[in-house]
Amino acid sequence: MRSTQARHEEYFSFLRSVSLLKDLPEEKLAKIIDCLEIDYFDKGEYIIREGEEGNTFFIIAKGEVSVTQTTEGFTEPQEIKTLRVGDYFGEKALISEDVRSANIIAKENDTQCLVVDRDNFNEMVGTYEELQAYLREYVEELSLSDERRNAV
Ligand code: WNU
Repeated sequence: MRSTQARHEEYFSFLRSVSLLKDLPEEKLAKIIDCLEIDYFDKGEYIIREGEEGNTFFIIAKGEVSVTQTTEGFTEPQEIKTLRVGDYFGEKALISEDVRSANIIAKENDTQCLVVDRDNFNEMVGTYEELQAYLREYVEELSLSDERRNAV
């Protein structure tokens, strides 16, 4: 079995490559790693369902996911984007204190996500004004694009 040390180093360099986290101090990243869970999904599996309550933030460590949303005039949810390794999702429900606003579906077998719960997310983001401001702005933009595409 891989040592805790090796696991730590592996995640450390991965998290450093995630744009959102690149400027976080070492001890902050280390703390996140200690609290991480890894979830595995098969192709077609829902990671997040629109309208459900959610208390977690995800970072893709392996695979690809599809973001879909129910929009006016369509019977099926429409694909709005694809996210890949190093991308993240699930921040909106945490920041807006709202239900999940889109579906996230694994596009490949053995898609792996690092999962951060609400408390650790707040700890990670809350203490960094820049990070918080960046995400708040991004979430506002998401709400606007939801309106433009007539999401329901
Ligand atoms: C979009 N509209 C909505 C994405 C990921 C991270 C950032 C965009 Cl910073 P949630 C569903 C999640 C949501 C977002 C993600 O889906 N999402 C979108 C949209 O156009 N959500 N409403 N694009 S990918 C993405 C920016 O993370 O968070 O908790 O669950 O509502």
